[in-house]
Amino acid sequence: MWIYLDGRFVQKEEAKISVFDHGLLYGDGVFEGIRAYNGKVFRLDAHLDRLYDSAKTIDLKPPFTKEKMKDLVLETLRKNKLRDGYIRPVITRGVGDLGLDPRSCPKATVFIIAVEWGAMYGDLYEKGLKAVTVSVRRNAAESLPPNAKTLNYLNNILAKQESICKGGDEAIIFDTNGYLSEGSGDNIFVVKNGVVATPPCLNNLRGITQQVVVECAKELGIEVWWQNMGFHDLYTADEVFVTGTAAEVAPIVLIDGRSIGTGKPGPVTKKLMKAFRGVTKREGTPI
Ligand code: PXG
Repeated sequence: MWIYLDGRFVQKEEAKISVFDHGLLYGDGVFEGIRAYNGKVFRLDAHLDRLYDSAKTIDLKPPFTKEKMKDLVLETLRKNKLRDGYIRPVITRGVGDLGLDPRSCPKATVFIIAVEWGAMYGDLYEKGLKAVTVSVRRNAAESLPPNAKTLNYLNNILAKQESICKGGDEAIIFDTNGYLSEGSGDNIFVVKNGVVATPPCLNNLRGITQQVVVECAKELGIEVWWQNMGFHDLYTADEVFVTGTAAEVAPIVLIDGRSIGTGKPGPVTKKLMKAFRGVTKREGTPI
């Protein structure tokens, strides 16, 4: 396995970064999760725009342009002979001293990992996932904006741990106002009376898959609302599903012990799963 690390490709065993890297010491950095399907990278520009926007928010200057990053992502896939896979570009503040002050880090660290990747939830795409609402709240936008995809993912990890110990396949997180936010690594959609609703993107990550699913819904003539919701909307929904680069479109059939709709993946979710798969087949930047 070849990993891009600070200007060269190295083997996995040599791909090591300093214990003084602020990405490790403080989670001071940004990342993306990107997918390639059948020799094409899905929505590559949107992912790189988000990566560079995340860097802007934490005032981290990437050591090279977005165009160069694009070439390197493609090169990492080519080096590893991958046509289908998951790509993880990471930019950290770089090596500095033990203080928080980012000015001690003269140069950002960049690495890119690309691995083979199958269906994240296996047979649960047919059966549906069990989800649990968790007590931990999504980081407030005024403390650590959920729209910046930073290396500081403990909020999401705490949510995931809580869902695991409560027997769930995925966590459903609310924000500090009590509004539905998102999953630990995916956005959430609620279907009621044929309308598809998803939370507005202030207190959650502006998902690229979420955007694609909204486009698919519109093409299918399904009404879409960007709407604040509470747990009542969740429990009384006809269908619920989550979306993400890793998760794709995954139905949720049980939340906190309550069956959602019929307790099986619903017709709107299935239509959108199919439409999403179609887009991933058609679109993409050739590797
Ligand atoms: N919300 C959060 C908090 C995420 O981390 C999404 C939504 C979906 O966004 P995209 O643009 O991918 O549709 C993500 C995705 C995982 C995992 O293990 C997921 C993500 C990052 C790292 C790991 O599920 N990000």
